[in-house]
Amino acid sequence: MDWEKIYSQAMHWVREAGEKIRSSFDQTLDIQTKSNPNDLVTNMDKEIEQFFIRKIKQEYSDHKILGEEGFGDQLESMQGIVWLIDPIDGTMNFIHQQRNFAISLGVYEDGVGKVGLVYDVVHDELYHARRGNGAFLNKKPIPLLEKATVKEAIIALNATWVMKNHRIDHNLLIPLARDARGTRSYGSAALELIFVATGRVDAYISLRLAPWDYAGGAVIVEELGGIITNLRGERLDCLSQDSVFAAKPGLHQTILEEYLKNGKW
Ligand code: 2AM
Ligand code: CA
Repeated sequence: MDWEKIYSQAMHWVREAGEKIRSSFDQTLDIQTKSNPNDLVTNMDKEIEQFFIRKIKQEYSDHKILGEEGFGDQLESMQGIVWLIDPIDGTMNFIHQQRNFAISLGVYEDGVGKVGLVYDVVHDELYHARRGNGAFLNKKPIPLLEKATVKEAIIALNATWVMKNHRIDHNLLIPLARDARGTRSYGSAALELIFVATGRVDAYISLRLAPWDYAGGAVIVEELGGIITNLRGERLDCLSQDSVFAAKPGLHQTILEEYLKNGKW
């Protein structure tokens, strides 16, 4: 498999898709809801996913595609080469703010992430990694992550998880939020994983993400020495929704052992 070719084509397509999104800003969006009134989708989410599927199928008819908007394949396993695509991660931000969203794309082989791309469309910042070849912001190499302590850490964490909710006991994450230097919430899992990868935050926690939300960012985080698992410390399988916990090396283990081990995640 020519991974260098896949990597450069993926980057080319992501930039092309970003250009389409930027030029859509002065057009009226068609906004619909999915599973609930806050679960939003626009015509751009759908168009961009279909754009990727056309490009990938034309070039690689045997590759499988898992996309948020459902135009790809139904996956039962991660065998072979699978492209995991979120055409717009942070759709609510896209609609309300026209910023703080990203295109996320991961290419996996037999369940192992080989290529990861997260494109911050508005800033024209493409974060990319090919496993074993380093990670970059546009053309600039991103340095490896260093260790951090909880008391000096900024943790990306949505307020949803520290107020009463139907998924977890909301008291569980309060000690971590209290002991950390600060918490932040950006509304795009792909960007939040990039913030871990670049050291802008030290850890990121979400109680529920889909594979397309984290597949691209995970490759970049791992390439820089960060750790990404679910909140039980297990490897993510890219086939199901799961909790996600990404952090700097060392900090990941400390938080797992000292703050997460008693939770039912
Ligand atoms: P999206 O914008 O692509 O839907 C918001 O905190 C982050 O969580 C975004 O990355 C968002 O992705 C994702 N997200 C929101 N609702 C979700 C759900 N029901 N399942 C999985 N991921 C979700
Ligand atoms: Ca999306």
